[in-house]
Amino acid sequence: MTATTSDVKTISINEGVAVVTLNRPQVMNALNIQLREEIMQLAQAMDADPDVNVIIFTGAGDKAFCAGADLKERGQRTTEEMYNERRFFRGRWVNVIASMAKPTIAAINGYCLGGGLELALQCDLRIASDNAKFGLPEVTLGFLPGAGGTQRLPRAIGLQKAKEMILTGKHIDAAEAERLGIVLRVVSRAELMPAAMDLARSIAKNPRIAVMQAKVALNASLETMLSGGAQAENEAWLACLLSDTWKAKLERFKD
Ligand code: CO8
Repeated sequence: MTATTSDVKTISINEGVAVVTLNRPQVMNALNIQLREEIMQLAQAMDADPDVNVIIFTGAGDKAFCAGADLKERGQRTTEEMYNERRFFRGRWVNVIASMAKPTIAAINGYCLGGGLELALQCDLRIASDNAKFGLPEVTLGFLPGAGGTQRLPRAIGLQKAKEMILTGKHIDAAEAERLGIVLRVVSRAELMPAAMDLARSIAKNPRIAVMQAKVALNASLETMLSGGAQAENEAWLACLLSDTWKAKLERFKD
């Protein structure tokens, strides 16, 4: 895959790092159906692309990473359309980025709300700029977070804090998000992409099979008991032997 643009997103690829930019700044990069469809397609394409080792998701402009579902689009839909969309579409959306084999990073600039925060929570790592604001305001709209938010937020910050955020729908700032562990670190707006790229490159330089298998094992830690997780780790380790990369890496230690 090479650099591409569409009405709703751009993709650039450099040094094994793909940067996917949600590109609807006029509506705070809100997720309409087209953008969600394109993200679902690119997730598969990125995993299959030999030139890509790490994927960064970010938002165009200075105001928002993503302000969640496109409420202008949703407001025009019937209850039947909403039901069908949820029944047949959401099943894939809720795990689309989380189930990518390659590591993903959210570089969060500005508002990160609702489906935008749920998208970020699907990423493996999150860095924010100091103007970022986070929230899951779905209950204030008569719904609940339905793209993994009620499951991933408690795992990230604990049940009580997640309940506070979800039941009140309140926004929190970047410093609070860092303190809670929603983001790894906070940097200035100017430093956001350089910091995300540094993190991505420091992963991308490692053997791809090792990184991907480590991700498999790490994810298993949240899905299983310790004994099952250790088993998953073992299987992930064994899969590294399907490549001779380890031999090449140990070459310099030979007598
Ligand atoms: N969808 C569509 N357009 C949006 C969205 C959105 N989520 N957020 C902002 N916009 C638009 C605004 O309408 C405005 O457009 P226009 O210039 O045409 O009026 C433009 O972006 C700029 O926004 P504001 O003027 O409001 O900018 P502010 O800096 O004053 O405020 C906020 C920024 C705080 C982000 C504010 O725009 C806001 O609260 N937006 C809505 C955030 C939100 O609630 N998102 C949805 C979360 S819930 C979710 O993602 C799951 C779906 C929930 C189910 C709903 C079923 C109906």
